Amino acid sequence: LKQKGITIWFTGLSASGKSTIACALEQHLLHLHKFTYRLDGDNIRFGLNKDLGFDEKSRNENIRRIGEVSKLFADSSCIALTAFISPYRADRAVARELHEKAGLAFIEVFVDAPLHVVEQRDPKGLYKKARAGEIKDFTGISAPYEAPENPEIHIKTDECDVTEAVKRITEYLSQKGFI
Ligand code: GGZ
Repeated sequence: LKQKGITIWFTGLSASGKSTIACALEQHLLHLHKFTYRLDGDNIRFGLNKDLGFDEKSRNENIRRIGEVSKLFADSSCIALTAFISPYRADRAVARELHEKAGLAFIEVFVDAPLHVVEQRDPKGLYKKARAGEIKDFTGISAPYEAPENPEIHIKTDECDVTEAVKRITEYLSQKGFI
């Protein structure tokens, strides 16, 4: 009987810290010799999903495909990590259901930082552009973000550093017997 994989699904605003935490968690899991794979904008939005933009329908389809792909990774005994804004509650619920129907755990991690904090960070200048109307449908400015109501893990990145975030997640995983 093969060991079951899981998906750890990060959700949060742009610049909230999803990718940073997912990268650090991936490193930590690799050190523990765990089979893990991270899906993010770099390997998904420039490949499988390069036909999709940021209107609501495109985001629905983006998340639908990522849910299917992460389920396949989890089904192969992998710890799949996904780092996408995934702003719509219903889309995340579909991804969760897909996993749970297959007997695979789905762990939603809300990477929470207030808008004024991520706007201050603005590492790529995207919030500034969105405020100026140069990017339309920008999450938090001109497109919605529906915060999780019942995430397995809730991390406030303006109060908690990356090391602490990774520790919180790995403690959860070991408590549940996943690592
Ligand atoms: C939000 C956008 C947009 C718009 C481009 N809205 O900080 P980043 O740059 O690296 O992360 C953001 C990324 C969001 O892609 P996702 O696939 O995670 O989004 S979703 O789950 O909603 O489908 C940002 C950049 O792409 N970006 N335009 N309009 N973020």
